[in-house]
Amino acid sequence: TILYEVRGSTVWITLNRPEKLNSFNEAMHSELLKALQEAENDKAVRAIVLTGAGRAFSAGQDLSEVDNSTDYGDLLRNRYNPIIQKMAEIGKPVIAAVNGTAAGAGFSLALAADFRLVSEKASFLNAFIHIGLVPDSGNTYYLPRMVGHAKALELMVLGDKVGAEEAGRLGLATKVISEENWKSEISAFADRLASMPTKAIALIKEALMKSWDLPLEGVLEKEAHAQSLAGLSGDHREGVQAFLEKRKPLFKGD
Ligand code: LHQ
Repeated sequence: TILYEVRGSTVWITLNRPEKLNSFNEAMHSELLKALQEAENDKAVRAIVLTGAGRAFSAGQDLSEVDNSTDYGDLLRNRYNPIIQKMAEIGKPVIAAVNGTAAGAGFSLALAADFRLVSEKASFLNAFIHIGLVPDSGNTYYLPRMVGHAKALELMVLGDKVGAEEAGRLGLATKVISEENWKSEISAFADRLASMPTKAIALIKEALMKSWDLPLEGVLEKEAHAQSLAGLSGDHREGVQAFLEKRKPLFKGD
């Protein structure tokens, strides 16, 4: 249900149940978590692309897999939440290449990535309300932080589809990409991130996440701590060296 392909210093993780619009069954949950763990542990991998096979990114939970004997809370705790948590913790940039519809928990998954490159054919749909459910898998955490409280509530309650162009305007999309340039632009973006100072990116992800829960004093201390670590990295030394020698830096992610 998941394809895992290493290309240079990037890995492409593809949700691969196209006939079911890459909706999540149990196998896909466990294979996606495993793939993310593998990408996290592989030192050669410095950027992660997450995309969908076929015409959808993901339609969220496979609704044919659940019934009233399913405890939805436990399903989230056991299967979705560890994935969302892992994406936040992973010390490498995660790029959602949103190739088509991202609905329900599929929308949440895209929100949990660090960047969203969005096909002009793609759309986002907070589908939960249409089946009498509430947004989950981090949707109520990330969405208001990206689009503001009022817009988030609107999208959650009304459940209207957000097209690629509107996603761009709302700040949900890092970039909207045309069909013809899809693969090449995603690759170029992933390669660019993979050639950057990986440790600094990891520290930025961590600091930004923590900043929501801390007063200024705490944030300043977190920044100081992160900068101590960044200051010890090989990539920092290389960056300064390259600047002084007036050449382009060659970052290694160390
Ligand atoms: C599907 C699905 C799907 C199964 C399309 N399941 N087959 C957490 C905790 C516990 C429980 C509940 O869930 C959650 C998290 C969640 O994600 S809840 C929200 C679940 N997702 C949805 O409610 C979205 C349902 N899907 C749709 O609204 C539409 O399919 C969208 C808008 C995504 C796409 O519409 P279309 O492009 O018109 O495609 P389609 O509806 O014709 O779907 C194509 C096929 O995929 C179709 O099967 P078929 O055999 O008729 O070709 C659908 O039944 C199947 N499919 N989503 N979530």
